[in-house]
Amino acid sequence: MNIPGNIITLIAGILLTLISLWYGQNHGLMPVEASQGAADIDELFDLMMTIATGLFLIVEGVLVYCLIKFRRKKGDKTDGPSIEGNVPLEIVWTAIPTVIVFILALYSFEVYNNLGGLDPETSHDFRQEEMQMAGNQGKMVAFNPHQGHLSLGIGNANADLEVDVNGIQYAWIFTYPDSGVVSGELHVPVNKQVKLNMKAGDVIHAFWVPQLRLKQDVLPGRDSALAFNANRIGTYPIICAELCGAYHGGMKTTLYVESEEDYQKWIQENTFASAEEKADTMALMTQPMTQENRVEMHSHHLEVTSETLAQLHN
Ligand SMILES: [Cu+2]
Repeated sequence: MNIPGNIITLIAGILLTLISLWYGQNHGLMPVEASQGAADIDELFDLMMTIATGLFLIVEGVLVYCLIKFRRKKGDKTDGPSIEGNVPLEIVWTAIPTVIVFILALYSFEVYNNLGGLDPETSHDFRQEEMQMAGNQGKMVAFNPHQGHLSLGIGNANADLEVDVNGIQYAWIFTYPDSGVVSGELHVPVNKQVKLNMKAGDVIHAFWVPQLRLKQDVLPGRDSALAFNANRIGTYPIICAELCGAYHGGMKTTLYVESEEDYQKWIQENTFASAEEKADTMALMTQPMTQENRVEMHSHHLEVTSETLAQLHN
């Protein structure tokens, strides 16, 4: 039986679409979604996976087909036909990626906007004078008539809970301004709007929680904010995603998303410390670390005992 070529192409096209659509939804590459907005980001990612799977199958399929179909025949020492240029083909393979990039750009813009990334009320990135200066030079990009702030980043002004975050080599320090609690872990109540006011004490760090699908650079001398609403009780890793020094790999801690009662309990347990004690801890935490301190801090990862350490120091 001789099946016409365009029927085979049609069947291959349908199969390719079905496989791409299925894999785009079932790749299993993402960790659990623990925030509002995580689902939006995953939908965008699923679309990109669907497109990528389709492209992969087309490119690899053509490659494998050509390897088999046009392989050299035994004893054939001749050159292949000389082919140069194919205008329709070049138009097609320029147009398709252009359309794909255009769709993804619009879609990701939409997702970023829904997360609050382009909300002019949320960012205080530029002061008014700078804005006016930029305006005088004819370089003004966007203007918010309320306060004259240019909008960048995801940070929400209306928060149920605000936490100050200080990134230093090699730890995250969380300060709760309402209760005065200072901690190396981040505890937040579930289903509440949380705003992190972030700064760096030394070099650039990046605050990253994959399960929230959020990452924010933390810069010395420039405040940044990050807002999220964690909607799933659990513990999630907080990772520094910016190579910030020799012990960068050890700069991680934990985000605890807790019920309102558990959160209040934790706050109370940590508030009793006297002001003096707190001052001591703060002084310790913000002090530049000595080499010995660092080795000691990380020694438990390496299963080094204190005796071995003492020997090393001698
Ligand atoms: Cu870091």
